[in-house]
Amino acid sequence: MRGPGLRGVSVAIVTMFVAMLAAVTIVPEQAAAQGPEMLHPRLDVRTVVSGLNQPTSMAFLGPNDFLVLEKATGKVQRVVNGAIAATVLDLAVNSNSERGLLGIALHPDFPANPGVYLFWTESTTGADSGVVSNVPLLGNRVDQFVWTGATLAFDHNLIRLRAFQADPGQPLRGNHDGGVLEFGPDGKLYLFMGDNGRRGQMQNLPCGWSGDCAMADDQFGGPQPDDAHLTGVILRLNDDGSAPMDNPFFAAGAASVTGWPAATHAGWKDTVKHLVKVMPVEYRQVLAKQHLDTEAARLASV
Ligand SMILES: [Ca+2]
Repeated sequence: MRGPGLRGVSVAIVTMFVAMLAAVTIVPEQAAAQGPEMLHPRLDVRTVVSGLNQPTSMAFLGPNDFLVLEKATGKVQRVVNGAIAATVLDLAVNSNSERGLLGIALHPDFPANPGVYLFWTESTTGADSGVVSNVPLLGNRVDQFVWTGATLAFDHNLIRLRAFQADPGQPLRGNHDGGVLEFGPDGKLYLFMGDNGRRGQMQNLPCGWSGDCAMADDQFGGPQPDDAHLTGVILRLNDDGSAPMDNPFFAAGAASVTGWPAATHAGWKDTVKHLVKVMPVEYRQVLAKQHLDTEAARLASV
């Protein structure tokens, strides 16, 4: 969650986000009786907006003015002064399991640069779908849109990532998609991509998820990582989607950041500290398996 002029008011943002999550499941008049109990003396829970469908993340355009993503409708809703003011974009998403409209980030120079970035899972039908098979192989994608003041206009695609999962002997699946987008203080776009079913050596599992070295990790092979997957990783991109030249292993042809060795690079520390704090539990577990939790914890405490 980022926005102009809002640094230092993170408590208010957290309060609003907690309230927003509560609003989708609790009837307002019942909230006082059935709502969550707030234990922190400087936080409170109140309804900011209701009527949202599976909100996943949001970004502030200004005070009392923010965009909210809806996972299964593919809609970006603009909320102004506590009410849905407009649907500024409606994507055709595949929302099966953990897919859908998942992540948003404003360009760090917003609104001077009107770029808005979205992480979403594409449907093959041209309409919203919850059917697990209605997704392209590279159905997880990050696109840049342009904020016109009233709508989000498509600009260009930055990257397409694996979504279709058809592992041998298993039903089709649509999980482990990640979806978090954040700009770091270095101006680079950080993208969290789930393992998408490839739970092999990237998770420090020498023989993959099964423990049987003779068994492929997913329908594409494994447990060894490969360049086609780009799963179970944090990708660091320029704002146009190209690979920064100071990425680790750039000279070897890699365009990605796949682990915390990057954290030791001067200038990256604050970014990594923030990412550790926003990182979903699923990824913390991945780090632990990679024996990188000690480094992550050290950076978070600096
Ligand atoms: Ca839609």
